[in-house]
This record gives sequence, C-alpha cells and structure tokens, in this order.
Amino acid sequence: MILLMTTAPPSNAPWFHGKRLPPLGLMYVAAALEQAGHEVQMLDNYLMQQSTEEVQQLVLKLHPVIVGITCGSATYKKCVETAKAIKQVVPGCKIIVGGWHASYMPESLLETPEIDYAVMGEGERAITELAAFIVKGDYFGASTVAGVVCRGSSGVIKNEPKFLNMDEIPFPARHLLPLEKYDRNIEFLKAKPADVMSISRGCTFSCGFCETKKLWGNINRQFSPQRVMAEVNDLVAKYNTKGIYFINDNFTMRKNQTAEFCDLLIKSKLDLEWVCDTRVDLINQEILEKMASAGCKTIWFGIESGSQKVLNHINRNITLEQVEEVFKMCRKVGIQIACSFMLGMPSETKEDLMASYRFADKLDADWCQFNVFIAYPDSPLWREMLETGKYTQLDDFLYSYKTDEFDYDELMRIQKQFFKDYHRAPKRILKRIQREGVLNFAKRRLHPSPVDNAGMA
Ligand code: B12
Ligand code: SF4
Repeated sequence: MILLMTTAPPSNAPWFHGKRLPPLGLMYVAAALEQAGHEVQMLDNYLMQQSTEEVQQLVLKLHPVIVGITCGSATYKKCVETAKAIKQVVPGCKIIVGGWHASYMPESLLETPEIDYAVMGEGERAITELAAFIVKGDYFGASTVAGVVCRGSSGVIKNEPKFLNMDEIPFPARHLLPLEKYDRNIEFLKAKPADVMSISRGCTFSCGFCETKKLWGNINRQFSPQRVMAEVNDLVAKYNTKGIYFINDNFTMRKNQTAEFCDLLIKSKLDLEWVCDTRVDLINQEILEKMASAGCKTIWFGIESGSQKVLNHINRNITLEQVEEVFKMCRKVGIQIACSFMLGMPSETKEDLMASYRFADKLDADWCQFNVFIAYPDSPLWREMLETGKYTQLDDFLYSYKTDEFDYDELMRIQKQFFKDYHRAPKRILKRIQREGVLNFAKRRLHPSPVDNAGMA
C-alpha cells in the first residue's frame, strides 16, 4: 500500500493560518495511483496534527511500500523530520516528496538520506510510473522517470518533468479524506457545505514573487468545460456540495472557456454559489455578467501594492486605474470582492506601505487581507533580496525584506495596525454585521478565529 501525507508548517509561521482546506494536489496524486491499481491511504497532517510518534505508529501498522509527502518551503523542516521518523520504523519503504518545494529546490530534499526521490511538477504520472518501478524493485527504471530527481552513482539525476493532457487526469480522490473533519465552509460564500476544485494549471504571467512556472511550466492548461462540469456534478451527487472555491491561479485566463463553463453551470440549474481567483486584467464586463448569472458570488484579486512604482518593480503588469475600474464593474454586477496586499516587497519604502493602506481603504473591498511578504526560493524577488543582502532569514528557505525603515518585526507590527485600522472603521463593521448577521458578528468578536487575527475578516 501507499501512504500519502501532508505535514504542518511551524506554528510561528508568519502567514495566514486560518482554513484547513483538503489538499487538492495530493488528492489528484492519490486518484492517479488508485487508477493504476494501488491501495492508497491519506493523512492530511496539517489538519490532523498527529505527533511524530503517532505517525510512526501509523506506518508501523500500515507498512507502506511508499510514503509520498507534499512539501512546501514552509513545511520543509517538518517534511524532513517526518521522513526520518518514518524510515526509523519502516526502513524498507521508499519516500517520495513532491509539491512546491520539491519543484523549486529538489536537491535540498535529497540532502536528507531518508528521502529517496523528489518529484518536480505535476505529480500524477511521475508517482504512478515511479510506483510501478519501485514495486518491481527496478530502481534503475525509477531513476529514468520524467520529473524525478534522485541520487545516481555519479551524482544527482534530474529528469525534466512532462505534462499530462488535462482531461486524462482523474477526479481528485476525495473519498480518501475524512471530509467531515474539514469545516467545508468558505469565507466568501454563504452556501454550505463548500468544497475546492481546480479548472486549470499554470500561468503565462511572470510576477516577480511567484514561481508557478517551476511547477506547471510557463503555459496554461485547462480541463475542458465538460470535464469541469462532470466534476461539479460528481461533487454535488456524492458530497452534497452547495458552494465551490475554484482554486486556480487565474480562473478567467481563457475567457471563452470560462464562458462555456458558465453556460453549462447555468443550464445545469444546480444553483451553486462559487468564488474564484483572478487578475484584474483578465476581466471584462461581459465575462463578469456571465459569471454572476452562473452563481459567482465573490472574486479574489491579488492587488499586492497601492504604489504603481512597486507594482512595476514586481512585474505585476497591472495599473491602479485598472484595479479601480474592475472593482466598479464587479459591484455593478453584484459580485463581492476579496483582495490582498503584500507588505515589504523589494524596493518598497514605508511611504509605499502607507500608499497600499490608503488604496485598500479607497477600494473598500468586502474582504481585505494584508500579508507580510515572504520571498519563495528561486523567484526573481528572492534572488534580488539575496543579491542586495537586504533580508532577514526566517527559516531555511524563507526570507523577509529588510531596509533602514523596517525589518520583519516592524512589518508584522504594521500588518497588525493596518488590520485593526481597516476592520475597525465603522462603515466596515456595519457591512460585516449586514453580511454575517448580528449574532455571528458578536460571536466572532468574542472568539476571533485565526482567520480574523490574520487579517482576513
Ligand atoms: C489551496 C491552498 C492551500 C490550502 C490547501 C493546501 C494543500 N496542501 O493543498 C491550505 C489553505 C490548507 C493551504 C495551506 C498552506 N499553504 Co497553500 N496554497 C493553496 C493554493 C492556493 C492552491 C493549492 C492547490 O490546490 N493547487 C492545485 C494542485 C493541483 O496543485 P498542487 O497542490 O501543487 O499539487 C500538484 C503538485 O505540486 C504535485 N504534488 C503535490 N503534492 C505532492 C506529493 C507527492 C508525493 C508528489 C509526487 C507530487 C505532489 O502533484 C500535484 C498534482 O499535479 C496554492 C497556490 C496555487 N496556486 O497552487 C497555495 C500555496 C501552495 N500555499 C502556500 C503556503 C505558503 C501555504 C502554507 C504554508 C500557509 C500557512 N502558513 O499555513 C500552508 C501549508 C499547508 C501544507 N501543509 O501544505 C504557498 C507555497 C509556497 C512554497 N514555495 O512553498 C502557495 C504556492 C501559495 C503562495 N504562493 O504563497 N494552502
Ligand atoms: S502571481 Fe498569479 S498572475 Fe502572477 S505569475 Fe503567479 S500565478 Fe501568474
């Protein structure tokens, strides 16, 4: 059998600690393995928070041939610790690590002898081919699989990833997770239960803080609208889903396909509510109207800065005017807006931070989040920070920008201040009471969730 698992980031991590959403990527990997005939179990340890000893007990009981672990840069330490603990009790199993960090910095994982393979990029085909070789004991074959990085006799072997035809990818194996343990409640939707889904992979933009192309290539591939609709139907039939969060880099990257999917949703009469993420330059009035009629209630836009100078520096390729224009369009068709800003990006000054706050205040989105910028490995802004030496190292691979005006602690203080100022404005309190009802609002004031404390409210 094969065990697939996630681990948790450190509890002092500087990011948003709110929601525990089911790990979609790992569910896709699980589905591909099941399709190839393997018995698979999943442990979302970000949700379950089992101790290292409990994980050891589990692997002793299951005796997996392979353990696959998802690794982001924030979970690197925990991933390494988990791999070591597993090998201690089941030395014969092979450990495969995939996900964001494995795609950016696979070699860093192979520094741990207990980790046998890192997988770059899309995991479905790579792990299925790897598993077939491992089960046969053909380790030479395993070292030839596309996307795999492993130790060879004369150094590290690194095989370029290959991408799948999207419609060949099976539906995520949701049945392997205890869905009842997730709250299945998406912040931006009234409808419950709500689940996550994906319609595409990859992005053709090149923002300085993002290295999505290392995972999916600099291309965008989409499931056909029919395939997306089939998965929606499956969700509704099997899990009674009423709301969907389409987790995608940019939901409206290809407007024709988005429109075709919206038409299918309208025709289905499922009456679902949904939320998606996109960029302001991928929106127009026509597509917004179609999305609104198909049940789109909220769109999340990553604005990142209220300073045009900073937006240009981070290669965001949008203007402040565009943002204002698109927010107006959303309001016109009745779609709510969630947005986020990053604080402390290279080139930023305190005045730029204040410009972000003023712009956020002016935009007056329904939800607004301020995050302290953490540079991810190998992204252009990460390289810039290393070259200029203007950083505080927070963890093995995580860096925060530092200038004469602010460091990480000061950025955290500013973030809290912005959060307080933004959300305590009487007009926003009123808006929240209207949205949530007096009772829910009072309950959240008395027992704020990590989501509230993290700046998303
Ligand atoms: C939804 C989401 C979440 C959800 C679900 C997390 C999850 N484990 O799936 C929640 C809210 C819980 C979450 C939490 C966190 N997240 Co998050 N999240 C996302 C988001 C928006 C979508 C992820 C997704 O579903 N993608 C679609 C699927 C299909 O892709 P995928 O997950 O990458 O999986 C594919 C491959 O990576 C690979 N793969 C993945 N796992 C494995 C395992 C094996 C063994 C193999 C072989 C392959 C493989 O195969 C999959 C299918 O092809 C991404 C941004 C994005 N656009 O992807 C950020 C993102 C992944 N998250 C990020 C971060 C920082 C976090 C947190 C640390 C935040 C925090 N402090 O809590 C935690 C870490 C949680 C964890 N233990 O993994 C960063 C990671 C950056 C980095 N360099 O590591 C991202 C990129 C956002 C960002 N740009 O900041 N997240
Ligand atoms: S931040 Fe979004 S738009 Fe920019 S490159 Fe990454 S995925 Fe694409």
